[in-house]
Amino acid sequence: MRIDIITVLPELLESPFAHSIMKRAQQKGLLEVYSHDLRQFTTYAHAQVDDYQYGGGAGMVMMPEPLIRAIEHFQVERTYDEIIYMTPDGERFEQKVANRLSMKGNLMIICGHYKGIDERIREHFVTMEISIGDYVLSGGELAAAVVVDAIGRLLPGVLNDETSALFDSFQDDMLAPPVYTRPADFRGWKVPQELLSGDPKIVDAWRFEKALERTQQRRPDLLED
Ligand code: 6GU
Repeated sequence: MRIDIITVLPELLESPFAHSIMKRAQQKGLLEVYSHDLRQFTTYAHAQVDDYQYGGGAGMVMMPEPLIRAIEHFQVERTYDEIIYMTPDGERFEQKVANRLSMKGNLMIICGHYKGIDERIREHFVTMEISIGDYVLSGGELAAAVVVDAIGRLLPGVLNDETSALFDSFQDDMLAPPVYTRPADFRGWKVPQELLSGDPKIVDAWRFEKALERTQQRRPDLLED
């Protein structure tokens, strides 16, 4: 999978993918992520990419031309399965959306700033709008990093047995069960006997029961349908 991110802050998106699982995904050639500086695509003086909004009011709006020039520049090289705009008024990003996006080939992600981007870009170029939750960030970059991470770890071959996504929270509309490691007795707090039984049936049954219990307590909404 290839992901091109268009942003006014490309430096902000260097580190999130340079470590751990995202780093390995790229080293294995399973994921390519590039951050592109929107200012390289403007024809306005002083690398301007935003302007006052029509109708008045506080806050700048990202102008259509630099965005179009960036989008069309990358579209010459490849077709994109989705052109995603990161915005708090987009579709809520959930595991199901990550699963669906992880099956695509090329994604473009546009990070909004200030009051957002000119509506005409959303109407005519953007194919998908994503929000990562009901709170406002100062820009789409951190949200884009969240989306890329959630998608990247799902790509076939990225995770191994030890990091498998099979038992992730949300993967079966349930939270994950509790986990334990050595020592079996820590300050008198013991690891549940079922996990030490060596019997996969007993272990699975215990995990299912605890996952269900935790989901009922913390996220009953997940069990509704
Ligand atoms: Cl995608 N962008 C911004 N600026 N704020 C957000 C968001 C995105 N998702 C939640 N809050």
